[in-house]
Amino acid sequence: MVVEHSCKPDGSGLRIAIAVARFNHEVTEGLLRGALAALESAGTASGDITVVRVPGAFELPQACQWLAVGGAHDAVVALGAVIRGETDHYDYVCNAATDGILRVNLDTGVPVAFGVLTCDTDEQAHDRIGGRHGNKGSDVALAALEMVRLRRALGSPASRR
Ligand code: INI
Repeated sequence: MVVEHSCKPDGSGLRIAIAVARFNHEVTEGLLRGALAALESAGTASGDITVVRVPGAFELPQACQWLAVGGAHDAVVALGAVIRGETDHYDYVCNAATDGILRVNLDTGVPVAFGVLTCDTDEQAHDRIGGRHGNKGSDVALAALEMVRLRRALGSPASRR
């Protein structure tokens, strides 16, 4: 008999932190709106949601680490937007955000959802905050909830608060 765990993104009773970058704020505020709407629809109480702002995507991993080790949240959602410019700065910020957020996930065990858009153009970014590609902030917030539920279902250490 196969044992399968496929968890629903039920947000009731969960405490969620959202770290949002201010750089490209029109886009990141759109991601934040989507994340908050998704958490509310999934049953997370607004009083259980904390939003912290950081300068840019480069700062997201450190803020996520502080939130994850603080022990007050079941999951963290990282939101940012890196849009390609004329130099290779884009690649450094993308890589730092991606590698850093992955590291916080693996080092702490706390689910940290990756909601950093990496786009060539503003148009591509706007398409992903309620345009023709939906709202990625909503998608990643639901991914965070699902991972909290999966962590609990698997009995991962420190996941049963
Ligand atoms: N930060 C972003 O979030 N998106 C960008 O597109 C971006 N670009 O292109 O430079 C960006 N840079 C700032 C960076 O994240 C840091 O805040 C800054 O380097 C200070 O550490």
